[in-house]
Formats: sequence, C-alpha cells, structure tokens
Amino acid sequence: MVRYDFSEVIDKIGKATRIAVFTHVMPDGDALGSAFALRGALRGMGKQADCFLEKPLSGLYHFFPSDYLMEAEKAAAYDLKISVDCGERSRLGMFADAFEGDTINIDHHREKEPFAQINIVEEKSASTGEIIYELLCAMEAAITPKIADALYAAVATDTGGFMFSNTTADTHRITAALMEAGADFYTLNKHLLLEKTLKKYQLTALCVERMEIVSDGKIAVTYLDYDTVRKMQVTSDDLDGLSSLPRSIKGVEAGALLTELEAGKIKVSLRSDRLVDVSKVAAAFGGGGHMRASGFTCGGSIEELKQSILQKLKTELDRLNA
Ligand SMILES: [Mn+2]
Repeated sequence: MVRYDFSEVIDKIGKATRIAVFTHVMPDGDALGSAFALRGALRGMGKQADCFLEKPLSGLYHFFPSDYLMEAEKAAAYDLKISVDCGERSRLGMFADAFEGDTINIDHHREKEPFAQINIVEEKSASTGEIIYELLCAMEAAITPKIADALYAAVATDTGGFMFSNTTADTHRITAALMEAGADFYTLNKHLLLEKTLKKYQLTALCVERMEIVSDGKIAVTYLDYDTVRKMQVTSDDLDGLSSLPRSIKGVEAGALLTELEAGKIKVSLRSDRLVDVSKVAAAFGGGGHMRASGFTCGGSIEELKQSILQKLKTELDRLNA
C-alpha cells in the first residue's frame, strides 16, 4: 500500500551512500521502531545507514538493536540525514545542529514549520511507522521479520494497541502485512502493552490510593512526591504510561499526574477524554501540548500545585457546561 508521493525521497536515498537516521529526544516505540526499520531497509539496499540516539536505550525498549551511535560529531559526516517522528528541529536534541545539508523529515505530527529539505508529514497516519512501511513498499525494500517487528512496535505504541481513536482501517491493513512479514506480535504486545513491572503496579496502587476526584467524578488528580520517588527509587522508565491513569477512571473527563523526580521540580501531565482542552490549562502554567495531552514543569509545593490544577480543570469543565 502506497498512498503518499515518495518520489523525491526515493531519488535522494538513491543518490546517497551514507545515511544518518534521527528521531526525537526521549524516543517512544514509534520513534525507535520507525528509525530502526528504516535503517534496516536502507542497509538491505546496500547503504551505509546508522541510527543516532542521545542516550542508551533501557527499560521498555531494550529489545531494539543496541548498535546505534551517540556522538553528535559523527552525525555531520553523513551525506543524507533523515529525521523520523520528530515534530520540530529542537526535538532532535543534541543532533539538531547536525541536521543540515541534504535532509528528509518523515513524521505524522502537526508541524508548525517543516524543518527539512523534503518533508513527508502525514497527520492522517496514526504512527510514523505506517508512513515508513509505505515508503519501504514504494522503494520495493525487503521487509525482513526484524524490520516487521520494529514497525509493529511503532504502530502498536502510537495506537495504544490499536485502541486509540487515531487507529484506521489502513493501520490494520499495514499491521496485517507486518504479521505476514513475520512480526512477532505476541511477544511485542506482551512486552509493550500487557505486562508491567511489579514496581509499576506498586506505583499505580499508590497513585490510585492518593487520587483526588472532584466535579461529580469528572476530574481526577494524583501525584508522586519526591519522598516516594526517593524511597521507591523511581526512574522515568517506571512512569511510562502512568500519566493516563487518572483519565482512565470511568467517568473522568480530565486528569493530571504530578511527579517530582527531582526535589522541587514538579512535572505535570494532563490528559483529557473528549471534552476538556487541557492544552489551555497547560498554557496557563507556561506549558504546551495537544487538546487531549499536554503538560508543563514547575517548582513549588505539590499540594498547592494540585489544588490550583484542580481549580483550572474545573474552570475549563464549567466553561463547557455553561
Ligand atoms: Mn509517533
């Protein structure tokens, strides 16, 4: 299946011999799956292709290949640079400066300012992995079981296991093709979606216990303070997916999770179901994001911040009911 025009991309790739692949900082399954799948396909075509990451992979994503590069100096030497799943140049982190010359940007985020020479930005694709799949089809690249695994991880991550509203019939058609190409979907589902570490369950239990629910059950806020973080040795890996816990309670329209991984530095993740525009709440605190997922970081006390977020969420909800 090929719905997009990749002719310029294919032309550029055809002329290049050394290709560097980048993605956004704090990469998720879509970012990593897209990058490694593209790298695999390019290598299969005889190119010298490498992935660049800021930090070593751990936790949830340990199953991806470990032979990536982390030195920004090395990135400049490639004759073609491709960014995947990255909505803006600054999100390339320490590779932002190296991303120049012949560049391609493949993404599915709403981009304010496409930042490459060639930009394939397709918002209707639920994941960048789906766009990469179509690119590989257009290039007639071989899709090995390893490449299929990477793309499956990408699609399954960004669609929340094919449950989010961004999932389309095309998502399923592409997934079917990946299964035929040998994707080990059960292992990936189990790893990415079904199982959690015991610590994650313990943190979830704590968050549930501390959940404050107001406005007839429509707003829920909970927190992990620094004291808890220190005692339970919580890392950012342990928090993956926890942000959507308040919203996942039946009847809740908008929720927030406050986490204090460093003393005095509180990260707030806001999520909404259908009605509340949480990007407005985040903006009130100097943050940003989307209507259904946004956030910000600030100082202060957890308790005071919690109350002021509850108040702002209430105001947003009341405005809708008015
Ligand atoms: Mn994505």
